[in-house]
Amino acid sequence: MTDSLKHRAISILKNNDRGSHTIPSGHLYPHQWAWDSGFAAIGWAYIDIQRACLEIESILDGQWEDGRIPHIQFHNPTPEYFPGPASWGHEKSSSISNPPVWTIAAERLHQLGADPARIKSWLPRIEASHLFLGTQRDPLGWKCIATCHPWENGQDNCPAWDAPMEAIDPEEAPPFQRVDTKKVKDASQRPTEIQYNRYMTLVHRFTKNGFQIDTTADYDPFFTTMVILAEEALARLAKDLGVPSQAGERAKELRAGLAEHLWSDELGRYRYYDARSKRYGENATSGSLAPVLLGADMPGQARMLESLRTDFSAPFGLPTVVPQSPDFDPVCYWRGPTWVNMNWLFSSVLGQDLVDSTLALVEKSGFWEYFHPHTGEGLGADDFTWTAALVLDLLASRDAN
Ligand code: 9WN
Repeated sequence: MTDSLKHRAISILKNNDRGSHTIPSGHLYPHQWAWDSGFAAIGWAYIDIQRACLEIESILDGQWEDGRIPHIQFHNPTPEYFPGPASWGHEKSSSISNPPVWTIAAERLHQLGADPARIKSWLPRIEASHLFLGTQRDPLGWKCIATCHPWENGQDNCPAWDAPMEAIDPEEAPPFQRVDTKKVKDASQRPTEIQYNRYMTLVHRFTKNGFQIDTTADYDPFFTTMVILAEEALARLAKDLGVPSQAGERAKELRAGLAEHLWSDELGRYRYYDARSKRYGENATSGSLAPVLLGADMPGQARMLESLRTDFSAPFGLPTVVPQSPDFDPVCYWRGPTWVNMNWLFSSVLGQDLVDSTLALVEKSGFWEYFHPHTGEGLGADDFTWTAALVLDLLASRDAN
């Protein structure tokens, strides 16, 4: 099994390779997405470490002057994906950011033997990308990270955005034609028309507003956790490579902000917070348990682990929404399905069982974008880059154990 999985993963990465970056899937996503590319770099490290470094460099090459790493770079504009540059008001990229997986990947590449001098040259740009998130994605000064669009944290139509989105006028966006629903086998695996209209209203407002976050901001425990993991990876890299950095201090402040503002002792998990309505969102998503990845000094560690092992238990990996919740939809993306990148992240606390079940799932169903957590059916796009890349890392971690 291991050899054929490995060969299939390698051939998917090679097919999705566009020279300096890897597209998530030839069929549905023909551009470069920042967090996808971070995961791809980890996979490339098992094939060609120089190519892995190139992947990180191509993410950093898209950086704006204000430090933001855009969530999409349009190297070759094509009508095969919507929304393209015209909607974003920027010729080469989108204008929102993404979880800083590029930093987590940089540390992994360092561990896997990449040239330290090359990694060192990335650190100022990585630091700037974190400073952007820490200052421009914290409108209330809470020392937590908010997202200005559901696409920014990569978990697009996660139910946490349902309430904040109710206030967004779906008619405000200029007319458009979406492409995604024509490309999957069943349109119910994608967001509804009204959701998509609201996404586009937000894109329209954001580009008109000089790309600055306004009160449409959702504080997010998943995004905050990802930034903390990235800050701590940067702090370790900076120390190792002899580069000054404030990343460790920023991570401490974020840990405190996350515990103070988003932890709920009553629920036993972290909440979202809509800065416009000033209301907390109590959605039971795997993202609401992501602070479990930060270790025992965050509140709720034992309760969150227990909840992951019981409420979130499913035959095929970790569902993104708790199956008992009314928000749960096992086939609609980010509203219930299992994702390999989430399994990969959570395997650091759930251990070998999740590694093994994730590998078995991909072996059984293929390298899909996401999976039905009860049947294991592959959903969304096939031959998906981060599924392939992270399978390579999971195989290596299994072999090491
Ligand atoms: C919008 C590329 C991206 C991922 C996201 C996933 C999906 C885009 C879309 O695909 O989002 O950015 O068109 O639905 O939700 O996590 O980065 O794989």
